[in-house]
Amino acid sequence: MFDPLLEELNRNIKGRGGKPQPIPIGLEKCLAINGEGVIRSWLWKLPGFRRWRVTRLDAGRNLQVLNSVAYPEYINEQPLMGIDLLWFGKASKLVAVMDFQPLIQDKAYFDKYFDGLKLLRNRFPEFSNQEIMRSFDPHQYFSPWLLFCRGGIEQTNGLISEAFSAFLDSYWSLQEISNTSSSKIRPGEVKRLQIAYEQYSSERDPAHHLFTSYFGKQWSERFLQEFLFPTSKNNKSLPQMNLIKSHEP
Ligand code: BLA
Repeated sequence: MFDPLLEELNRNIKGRGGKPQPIPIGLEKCLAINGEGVIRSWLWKLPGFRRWRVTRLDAGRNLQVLNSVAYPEYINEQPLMGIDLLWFGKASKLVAVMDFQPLIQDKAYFDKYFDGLKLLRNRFPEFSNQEIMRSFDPHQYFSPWLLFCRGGIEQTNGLISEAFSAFLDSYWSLQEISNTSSSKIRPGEVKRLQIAYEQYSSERDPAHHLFTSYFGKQWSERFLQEFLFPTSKNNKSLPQMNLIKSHEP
């Protein structure tokens, strides 16, 4: 169901100079224990971004997922990009979240980077319902203008791919802002905040149980620690930590 969006995303990344990066062995693809699903991931590095990860989980009519996070270079304070699209077929339930994930909750920062997302909020009221977050705190690493829809597919009016394309375009245009004005947040602080984002996400992410049920405990723990959240604290994968340190500006 999300394949056209996945292709659009990977095509966009490649078109902007994305170079595929190695994924720890065994994590790039995994078949579900019951044979009824497959998870695949891609990792990119591209100008302006130190890491851009993409994950697609296809479990047929039971579950469809497209998840992606973009981490700008530490010299760039612009928000991270977060996408989490889920379709639970049996319950006919959609959870669609797309946000410019702010490093800080600050008016000047919002004024600088969020005009585009504010426009999308008005253009796509289907994704503007004030959803209640159960796991996350909406005031930490989420923006007040996030596109969020939880409910039946009919609630999106078939606009998910249109909203997705517009969201991506709008996120790319942040690079123009970043190129023309300097960061107010120092690189060391951007690094600290990006790592805190991962820590926060790894602690709150409601996906742990879902991964374990599809792919088993051992694989899921590796996937979370080595691929989704490599800088988070319970991380046991030292080589990844060293890799990140060596990119320090
Ligand atoms: C919710 N995301 C969820 C849920 C699951 C996942 C199972 C709960 C569904 C529900 O609320 O009914 C699944 N999360 C995943 C998967 C991955 C993952 C499969 O990270 C990894 C492959 N989540 C993100 C990103 C954003 C995000 C980048 O990973 C930002 C846009 C948001 N997901 C997000 C939000 C919710 C959610 C806001 C609702 C959670 C809540 O109610 O607090």
